[in-house]
Amino acid sequence: MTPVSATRRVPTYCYQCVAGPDLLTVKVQGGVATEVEPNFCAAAVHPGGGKVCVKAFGLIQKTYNPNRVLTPMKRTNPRKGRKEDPGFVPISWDEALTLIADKLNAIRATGLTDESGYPRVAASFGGGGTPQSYMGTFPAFLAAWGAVDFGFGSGQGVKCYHSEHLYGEYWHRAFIVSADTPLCNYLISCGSNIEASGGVVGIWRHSRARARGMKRVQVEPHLSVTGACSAQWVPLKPKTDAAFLFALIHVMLHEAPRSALDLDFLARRTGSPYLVGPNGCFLRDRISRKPLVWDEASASACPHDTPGIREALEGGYEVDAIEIGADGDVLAEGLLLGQTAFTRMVQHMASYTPEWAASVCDVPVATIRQVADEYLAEACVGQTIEIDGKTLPFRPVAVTLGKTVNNGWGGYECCWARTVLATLVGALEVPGGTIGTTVRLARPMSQRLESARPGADGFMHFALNPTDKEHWSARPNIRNAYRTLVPLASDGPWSQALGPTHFSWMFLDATPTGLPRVTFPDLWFVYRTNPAISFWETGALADKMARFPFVVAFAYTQDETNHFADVLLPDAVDLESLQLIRIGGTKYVEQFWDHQGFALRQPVVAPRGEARDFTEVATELAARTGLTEGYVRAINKGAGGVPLKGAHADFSLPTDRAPERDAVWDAICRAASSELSDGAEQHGLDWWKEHGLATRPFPRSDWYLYPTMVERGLRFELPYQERLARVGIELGRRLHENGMHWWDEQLKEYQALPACKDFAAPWVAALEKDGGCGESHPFWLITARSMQYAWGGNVGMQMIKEVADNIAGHRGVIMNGSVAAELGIADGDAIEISTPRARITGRAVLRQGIRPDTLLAIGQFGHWATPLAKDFGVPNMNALTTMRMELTDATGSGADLVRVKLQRLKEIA
Ligand SMILES: Nc1nc2c(c(=O)[nH]1)N[C@H]1C(S)=C(S)[C@@H](COP(=O)(O)OP(=O)(O)OC[C@H]3O[C@@H](n4cnc5c(=O)[nH]c(N)nc54)[C@H](O)[C@@H]3O)O[C@H]1N2
Ligand SMILES: Nc1nc2c(c(=O)[nH]1)N[C@H]1C(S)=C(S)[C@@H](COP(=O)(O)OP(=O)(O)OC[C@H]3O[C@@H](n4cnc5c(=O)[nH]c(N)nc54)[C@H](O)[C@@H]3O)O[C@H]1N2
Ligand code: SF4
Ligand SMILES: [Mo]
Repeated sequence: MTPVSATRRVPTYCYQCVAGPDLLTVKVQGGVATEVEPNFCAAAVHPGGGKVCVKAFGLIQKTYNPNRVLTPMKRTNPRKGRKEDPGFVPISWDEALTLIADKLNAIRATGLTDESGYPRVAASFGGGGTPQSYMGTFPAFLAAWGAVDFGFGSGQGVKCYHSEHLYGEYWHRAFIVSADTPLCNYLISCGSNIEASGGVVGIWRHSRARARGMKRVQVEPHLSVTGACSAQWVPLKPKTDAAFLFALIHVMLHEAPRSALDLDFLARRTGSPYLVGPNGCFLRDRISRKPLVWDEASASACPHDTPGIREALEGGYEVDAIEIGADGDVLAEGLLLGQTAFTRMVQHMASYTPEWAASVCDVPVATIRQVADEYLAEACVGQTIEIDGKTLPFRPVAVTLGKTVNNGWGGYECCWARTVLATLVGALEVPGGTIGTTVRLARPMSQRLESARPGADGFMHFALNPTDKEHWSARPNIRNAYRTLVPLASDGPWSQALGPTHFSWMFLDATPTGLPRVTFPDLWFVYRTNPAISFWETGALADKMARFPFVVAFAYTQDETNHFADVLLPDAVDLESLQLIRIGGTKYVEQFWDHQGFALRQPVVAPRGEARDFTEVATELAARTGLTEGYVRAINKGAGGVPLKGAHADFSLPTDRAPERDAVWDAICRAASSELSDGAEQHGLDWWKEHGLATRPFPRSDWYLYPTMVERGLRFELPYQERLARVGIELGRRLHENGMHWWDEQLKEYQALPACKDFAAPWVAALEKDGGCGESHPFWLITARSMQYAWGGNVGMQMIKEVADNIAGHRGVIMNGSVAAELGIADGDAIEISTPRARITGRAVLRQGIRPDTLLAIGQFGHWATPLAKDFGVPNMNALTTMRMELTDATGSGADLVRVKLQRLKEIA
């Protein structure tokens, strides 16, 4: 037995937010976790020097939080409602698992899907896929189960980085887009609050880059911590970033000399030279049907992939061709006038002058020109750099987009403009430029370079959900209908959570024409997510949750979502449970490593109370539902993170019996070791417990997609979105053939060259629908990250609260000091913020660093059940936002934005 006084240091990982995983060591004294420390053994391989951020320092308190749920519980009050006390009473694990298994077995007996064709079991996991690094082998149980609806959202995706996820991955395998920070010299950051959201690695990389001289221009309505330590702050009006970015493109195309652009990159590595016909589609070779370009060498039209050609970047040419549109329709044939896609773009951008943009986004004309000129000057067009012995283009300029720029109306246009800005100077996927982190939709999953497979027309393959008559999905597989409505969401394991996940909630009471009636799931699993706080229109959402027939919540403390649960299961938390995950390579937010491998999260201390390791719960549920064989088979196939049968060895578990937790992870550890060492090593669980991690080198040249594109003879599908425009027409036809006209506004987003519109208008229109108007409700309410909080995941930690309260803005709603003075509001005064439908109250925090027309509510608070947090008195904008079709863009996302009225209160009632 370990003596009580013994001190140990136990290596583990933190993945509390999407900017991880990061590595730490926990000091354990006498069986009690007492301190979180950096993992200096990982310093040489971890891009954050083996350090963790403040949130990880909260893990000790998280473990010993007196408010934890430490036994299984069941509801005794059959009435569910916010005002109803659930009457949770402790029960044994056996009783809890019997309750759940009985439900599951009854569902299995009736059929996995219901009368509408939707899965009877639903499961929601929160924050950007991080729960997967805590739920052990639960995915294997779900795989063994069969159809599950993962599409009841909580805000991730649709109010997150949605357009970037879909378009970024489509264009350059960038589920998340990042600057190549270690080499970048000039960064335009539109609302990317990296100093709060980038995690320990992002912040470390940016601090070094700034010390080195990288100029960061922060474009956003309020001066975030990121703005505060940037070289320049550009306070633009909310939801007008597209205008700013379009004007930058205008300057580069219409004011700068062509020689400032990377003409070679544009001509050879993008679709810019493709000839566009009179109907807006590519002109194609009549026989091969390949898009044509004009070859300056032979002065003739040739298929884009003809060896030895010199593509004309600009101009119009009369060529013998065929123009093919949606559903394969022949639009024109014969001698046709084709203009290059680049020329089309130049014409398209002519009207988006800085003068025009200034009137939209409220950024001075001179600032727009200054930023455009600096970007061009810093782009180093023509320069190269040696990486891993390869000569690559060096383009140290990038544009990043933050959360609200990235989703909802305008998201497409901003993502397009950002990516076009990169292509203009050849800064896409090259050292110093704008690069992607990982893939989540393309296959093979998480293998970015490998996933860049040749597709149609010389571009990368991307498995869009089909829109042709034969294959379009008229009957959705899950309630949010992503396969029916969103071709770009694709159909991989992550796609359900990247569909319009608010529709699952919205359609419960009113399913639009053409879709099978949206039903309540018979059983809903919830883990590490709190939609009753994190999503939009949280009041109405909670009311719907109250109508779910059977909710099983894995619970840390009581919270606003598990308030509606029927059974609470206490899971062993971060420092109490076991799992091996992949680390390294490239991953969001700025996790770019020179190494890759695995890290173990291990029980640093014994679970408190009756908390149980997720793997044990999964194994038990599989046994009680007769699914052990399928469950173990799923683990063998890799549902635990590593396939057990690898190229060098087979550690597969026998499928005829329920495995012990440690046996599962021992096998996974051995398979990981073997994979990592090409069969040379087979370290088991004990080795990993001692060492915590193992890695091997990851070539830096693999941070960039450009070499793969060259190698495979591929072009980036920019600037002209011919394929998407065709897909949009096809989608419209399919919907209309089925009497569905409610998606027509969204269909307009499918444009080959996007137009810049008033993207804030739908939010004003929504307000008007509710009886308000722009004048009566003059403020935009927006939100921002807090470095100290991981969403609402760690609001229950007193130490985190203490740290955060020292950072401006955490005690209330930030507003402009001069406006406050006009309204007679002093710092700390009670205020009410309202829409015609709802109100929130809080304290005013006065700052100069915010636009007069903008209010900002940091984070997601407004808790009413979570212990400690429910006493913060800090409001949440989510109580004021609404869920609506009109606020949903074509990719199925919306934005954290709402138009409000503000008034002073005598006191908070
Ligand atoms: N106002 C506002 N709302 C937002 C955003 C915003 O910026 N502002 N951002 C949006 C975005 S981008 C996202 S991705 C979503 C994220 O929103 P969600 O995915 O819903 O995440 P959280 O609110 O962090 O919910 C985490 C829940 O898990 C519980 N929990 C924490 N640790 C454990 C544990 O160890 N075990 C168990 N069983 N439970 C645990 C916590 O108590 C909490 O209730 O929020 C969205 N909502
Ligand atoms: N510490 C911490 N880190 C996190 C998370 C966390 O909860 N905590 N969550 C992770 C997740 S899931 C996500 S999605 C990311 C989010 O990462 P970011 O997008 O970097 O985070 P936010 O601070 O929410 O972004 C809001 C910023 O955009 C600005 N903004 C609001 N509206 C507009 C607009 O219309 N235009 C412009 N230009 N700016 C605008 C705000 O002023 C604010 O500075 O963070 C990730 N990292
Ligand atoms: S950045 Fe995120 S994952 Fe990394 S230590 Fe902080 S909370 Fe943990
Ligand atoms: Mo997010």
